[in-house]
Amino acid sequence: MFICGKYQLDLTNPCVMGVVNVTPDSFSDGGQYASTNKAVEHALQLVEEGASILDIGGESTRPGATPVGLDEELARVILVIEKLAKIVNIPLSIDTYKPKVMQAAIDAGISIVNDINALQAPGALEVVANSDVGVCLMHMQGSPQTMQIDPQYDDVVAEVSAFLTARFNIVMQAGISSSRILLDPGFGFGKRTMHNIALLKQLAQLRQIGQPLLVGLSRKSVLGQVLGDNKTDRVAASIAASVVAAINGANILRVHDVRATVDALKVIAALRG
Ligand code: PT1
Repeated sequence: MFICGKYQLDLTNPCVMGVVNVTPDSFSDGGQYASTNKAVEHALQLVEEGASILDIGGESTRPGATPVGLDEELARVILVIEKLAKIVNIPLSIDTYKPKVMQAAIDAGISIVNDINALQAPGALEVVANSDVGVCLMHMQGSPQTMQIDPQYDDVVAEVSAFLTARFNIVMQAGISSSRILLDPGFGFGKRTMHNIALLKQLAQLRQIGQPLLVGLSRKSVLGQVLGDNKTDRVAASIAASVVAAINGANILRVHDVRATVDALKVIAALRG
């Protein structure tokens, strides 16, 4: 059982975390109210499609994305969390590396902190330790602005595993029970195609740490590389990647295409059951 706030998730079979991006709509000038309602509507759609968790994010961390200031990030996500916490009965997660956003999101009703920086920012560990929420610790080499410039590893699987093990131990020593901790290799975060492929192929090695794994490969550029063109439709490749990840030991798949992924994972569950 993965324990996060008032929720307990049975991860015997892999499940889906749906991505809810809260970003201003550049085409309609509806302001904050419009983007909040659009995000809430999208979130409800993902619940209907079978998501087990909703991951709410106000700042893109894809390679080269422009950082968002603290006040802007808070303005984007907090109202969405408050609204959703009242109407859905699955855990909400906040995709942030900023301790102040973590605290405000916890106060607004989230159950999981999803941190691409693995609680390394000053104060982040304390915010989670002083709560009962779950946490996802992710590996990243560098920072989103520069991480894809020249990623280097001698042994990517060993290095990611060592980092996650070290962070897992530090987080446990801060008083956060292992039942609240997820680990994530961080696909696309300071990794070349060969590094992402090696991690996907050897995901089972990360399961040796003993914690549930969260994996995000949905629509990422590594799949564009594999497809060998710059076509933007990566849906089928994303489903394939999630299926491989689940077979190799992933417990939670962070995806945009929830219904298709849920269907694909049902086939895996049927083979096991
Ligand atoms: C992830 C993840 C995340 N990914 C967790 N949180 C993103 N725990 C945001 C590309 O190469 O994998 N795990 N939060 C999105 N990040 C990226 C990275 C998006 C790379 C796209 C790419 O295209």
